[in-house]
Amino acid sequence: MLRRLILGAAVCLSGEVLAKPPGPGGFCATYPSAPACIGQQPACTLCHTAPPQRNPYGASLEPHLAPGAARPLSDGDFSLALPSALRAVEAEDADGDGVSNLEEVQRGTLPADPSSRPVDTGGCGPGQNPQYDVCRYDARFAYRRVLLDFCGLSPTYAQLKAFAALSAGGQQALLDSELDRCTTTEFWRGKNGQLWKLAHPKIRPVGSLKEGEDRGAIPLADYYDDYALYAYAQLDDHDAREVMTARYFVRRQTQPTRYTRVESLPSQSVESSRRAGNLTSAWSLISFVMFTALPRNAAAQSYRAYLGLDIAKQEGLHSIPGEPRDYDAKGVQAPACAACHATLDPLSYPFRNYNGIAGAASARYVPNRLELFFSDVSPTISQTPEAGYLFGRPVRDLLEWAEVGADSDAFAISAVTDYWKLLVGHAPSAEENAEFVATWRRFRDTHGYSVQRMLHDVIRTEAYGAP
Ligand SMILES: [Ca+2]
Ligand SMILES: [Ca+2]
Repeated sequence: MLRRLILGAAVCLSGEVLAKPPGPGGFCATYPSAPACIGQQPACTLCHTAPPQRNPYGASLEPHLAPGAARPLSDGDFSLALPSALRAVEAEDADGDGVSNLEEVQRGTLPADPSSRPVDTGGCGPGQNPQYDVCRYDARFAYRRVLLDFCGLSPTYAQLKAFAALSAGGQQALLDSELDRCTTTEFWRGKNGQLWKLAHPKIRPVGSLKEGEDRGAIPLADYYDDYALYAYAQLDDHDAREVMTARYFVRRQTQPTRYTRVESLPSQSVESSRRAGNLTSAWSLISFVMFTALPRNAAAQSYRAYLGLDIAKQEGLHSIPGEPRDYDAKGVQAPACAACHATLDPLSYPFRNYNGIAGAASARYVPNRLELFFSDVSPTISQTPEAGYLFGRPVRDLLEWAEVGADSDAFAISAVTDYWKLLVGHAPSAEENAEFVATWRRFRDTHGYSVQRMLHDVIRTEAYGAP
């Protein structure tokens, strides 16, 4: 816990400042569905050999970056100029491998490396018909996987034989009905089942601090409430975004496991009008806010867990001009820190009134919290606003932060990436990108953020069903 607290104080880049910190973020804002941007950000080597030297792709961009403006460009001017420069060189072929920069970006190969170019796989390449690509799809392989992944069981010889005897349509129908059956099992939805495993890195449980069932030595909060809301949001055609936005709580009953929506729980203290799903659960406040005045760790953890962006890895940087203001006098204006804190600090302001560990005021929303409990931190601490920024967009409080986040592409990409890793076995690869993008877009646009419906798409992908 101590380590977490220290990490929460300041995120600074070690050594010299490398390529332009806004570069990867600006690239991904321009090409959000590029494989290099899915669940990650492009490496500096996309545009540089060894920063600041540029590779052929980076060099071709340079004359289009705010032509005529004095060099070096500020980070702000660079960010503004990058999207149009990227677009200006889309039709070019920087590495002369016969494939345009744009196609390389979209297909996940390197536009500055002639040995990296898209491989065509005959009529079965990505982008042909991602939802129903049957070139290499093997329904029997998918059947075996569905039973293992969702029910935790291998099919018997008799089951496999019966499956093989079905028509193609019959096989598809059985895959769908087995998926629906298996997601009602304890293996999928029960305590420490598959859904709970997906939630572990978001909740980051600490047994010794557990309150309630499986109580620890220093019980501070019951994070099984967090698992319950997460699981509820994933199940039964519920809206997955509510893990970030719910004003309600979820009660878990056992034998068999059932999750039921409730308006209050004795283990939770934030009032309904201040709740933002698991971002404001008792455990999140106890564990990620702890004793800090400005809850940077809570903001960074929410950004990482639900939007898939890790500021410590320079992901999701959207520098706000004039930030960081350093209201709590942590020294975050030092050049090596400011690159991250120009994003992180405004991301954290909306958490300013959510209290961590403080006796009877623990895990509550406390208006004027900084003025009441943290006035000795610095002379300017009370100037910390509650309004902040997410993705460079102003948000008035944490409720709006959560809504903007839940409605973003980053949320849909991150949610589907979780399942892709669990079911396909790895983060979406360049070859899988077309299927992956089709899947998260349908999750958002067609399925109303229903995980259950999205899973039916995943088991139809070649990424899942091709041996
Ligand atoms: Ca090329
Ligand atoms: Ca290339």
